[in-house]
Amino acid sequence: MAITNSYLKSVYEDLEARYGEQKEFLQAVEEVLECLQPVVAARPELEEQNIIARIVEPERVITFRVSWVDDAGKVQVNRGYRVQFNSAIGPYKGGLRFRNEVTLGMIKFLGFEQIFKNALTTLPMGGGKGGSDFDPKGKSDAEVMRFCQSYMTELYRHIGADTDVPAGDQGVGAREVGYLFGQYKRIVNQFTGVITGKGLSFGGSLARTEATGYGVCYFADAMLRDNGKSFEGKRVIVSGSGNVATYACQKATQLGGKVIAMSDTSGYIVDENGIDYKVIKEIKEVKRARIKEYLNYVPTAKYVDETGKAKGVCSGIWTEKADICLPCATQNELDLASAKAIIANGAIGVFEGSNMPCTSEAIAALKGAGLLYSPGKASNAGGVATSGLEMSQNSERLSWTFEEVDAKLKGIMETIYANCKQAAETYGMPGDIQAGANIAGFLKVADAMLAQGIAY
Ligand code: NDP
Ligand code: 2IT
Repeated sequence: MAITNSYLKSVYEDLEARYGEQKEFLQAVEEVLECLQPVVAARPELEEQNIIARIVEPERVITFRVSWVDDAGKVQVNRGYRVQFNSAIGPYKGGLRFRNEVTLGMIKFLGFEQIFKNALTTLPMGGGKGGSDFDPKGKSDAEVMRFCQSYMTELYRHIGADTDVPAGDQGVGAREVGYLFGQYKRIVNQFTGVITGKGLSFGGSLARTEATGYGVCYFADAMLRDNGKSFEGKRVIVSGSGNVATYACQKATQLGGKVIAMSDTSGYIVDENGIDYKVIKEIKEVKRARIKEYLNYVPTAKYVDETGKAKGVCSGIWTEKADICLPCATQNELDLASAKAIIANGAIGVFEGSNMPCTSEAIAALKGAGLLYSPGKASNAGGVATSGLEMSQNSERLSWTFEEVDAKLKGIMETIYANCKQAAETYGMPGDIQAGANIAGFLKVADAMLAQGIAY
């Protein structure tokens, strides 16, 4: 698909001229605008009020210096970001990514996706994202704490429970969220639900840790069933081995699938007997080690080293034979060659757990070959949806049971699938869940922007 609508084309070209170096951001915008063509054609007020040019520009971008002292006493400097993209339907909401490759363009892509994802959850949350080019990998707990305290010492003035509510993303898990929350509370002298993914003893929600991975599988299950298929007896590949991947592995297994491969930035493992998520959790969450260590627990498993490959192209995992693929690592981790391998292996579907894991060429190939395909903004929305549930619990100063939260999460994922399907049908693209997700998410935000006038 290409952007042929003249209004959308002019907005995109203007963006390209202005932000040419922000490749991931442009990729995310192009994908959304392509899908919005029938909507813009049917709703002239969108162009009259210049909604598209407004929605691709963040309401506010904050960049700041983060200085901290390492264990050797040396002063280190990183760059911090928070992009407050869109608050039309609720306070800015979205995670923080701590990874050395982070740039403003990466945070803008993630923030832009978050607008539509959050709208799809059915909960009142606007879109935002933040992070830093600081990588917790290889740092001591004390270094991570000092970095988080310094980062929050600047960020705190821009956020708040009704203003902007960060959470985790790559490199930001329970440890980092704890340090960030502690510093916020200390500065403002208030205990509020300013960040989600908190520990259970200080306002966190049960099932938030599991939510993104579980949600991916609930979404995939709904889409598979709607197409007369299921996880039962299927071979599953889950890329990555972090928060999303670990719990996608657990839920896919519970639903009757067999997870045969998982990965990290060093390589991937294959276990024909099915990977036990508890082993991954132990290696990654407790030991903070490499996935290769899986062989110490299961000597019959295979390990394929990918350290020699260019950064970000650990894609060998997609050549393994599987029926269901759940990319849960990072953006652009599944390219055209990977898509071709997946198709040649006879897979039935690719359901995205990470944000924008498939390149646009890969998406076109997968859809062209008739595979089921769901975009991250729909199938990974369970994480932020459960963050929304954490905010509700914080507001009413109550905590719900695991079963209550899990049941709400499952219901939300099924509703997202139904809404995406419905939107795709309404705009003449039946079965195209990618188009449906972009359209349904966009319409909710656009209608709120239209109603609120041209204040920003
Ligand atoms: P984590 O930092 O917990 O885990 C990321 C995992 O992916 C790590 O195992 C990492 O390996 C691996 N990885 C990263 N890049 C590559 C690569 N090129 N090839 C192979 N493996 C790779 O992050 P999350 O699990 O939280 O996030 C994963 C994805 O899901 C991201 O795209 C994130 O934006 C998205 N997401 C996260 C949500 C959440 O609630 N956490 C919600 C919705 C989406 P290594 O251990 O070597 O670093
Ligand atoms: O990409 C995402 O949706 C997240 N990292 C989770 C955001 C959140 O606010 O829970």
